[in-house]
Amino acid sequence: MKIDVLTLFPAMFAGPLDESIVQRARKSGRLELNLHNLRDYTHDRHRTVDDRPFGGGPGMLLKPEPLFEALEHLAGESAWVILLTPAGRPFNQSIALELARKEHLLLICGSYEGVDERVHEGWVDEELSIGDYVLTNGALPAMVIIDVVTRLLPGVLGDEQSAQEESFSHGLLEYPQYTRPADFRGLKVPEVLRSGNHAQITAWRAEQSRLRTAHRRPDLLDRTTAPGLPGQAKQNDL
Ligand code: 4G3
Repeated sequence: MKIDVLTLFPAMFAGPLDESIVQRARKSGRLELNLHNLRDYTHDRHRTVDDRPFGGGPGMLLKPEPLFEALEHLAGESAWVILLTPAGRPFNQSIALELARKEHLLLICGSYEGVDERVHEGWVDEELSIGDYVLTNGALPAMVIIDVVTRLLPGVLGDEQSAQEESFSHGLLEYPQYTRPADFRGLKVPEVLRSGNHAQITAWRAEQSRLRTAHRRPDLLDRTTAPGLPGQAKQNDL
């Protein structure tokens, strides 16, 4: 997969994407990640990327010309163009699975108070939000999406099953897990996990997932509000 990122702060991306699984995916060629500075698509002496909103009000907007030029240069025929904004569709594991099937993503990191609406209309395929809070810019949301999608690419995780079997793949929270020692300062591992009875272990884990989800995230058990598994319509969508 190719991911192009359009940002005013390319230096923010050094670190998170140069470590661990994302770095391995890049080195193995499974992920091609390219960072682009929006200021490189300006032509004036001050490399201006923002301007005041028509109609007044506080703050600045990203102006359309540098964004259009950058998108004309980078998007080609293939790119699925995503704008990171607090007003976007709430990102989740199900959306990540859909994105992982695309050939080419182009992430636009919004900044300031937003982006001129003509960019949304002309270029953006999808607006996403990583949660109900406002950040100084869209770089952190872009990194979150890159991280979540990269580990779903074929061949990226060492153990292919671990991406499939983990939390959220079933739409439930993960069950409690333990490693050695069986007794740590008097805190004991549940007997069933040491029993060797795999049918019982599977049943115990399913029950723990269900209980934990009911306590912590009842919204995930509600068919009308849960994000749903990939390709599955919510009751409200029907
Ligand atoms: C306002 C995304 C702010 C409008 C971006 C971009 C949070 C998220 C911004 C806009 C952001 C999020 C930049 N803050 N919750 N800040 O995903 O288009």
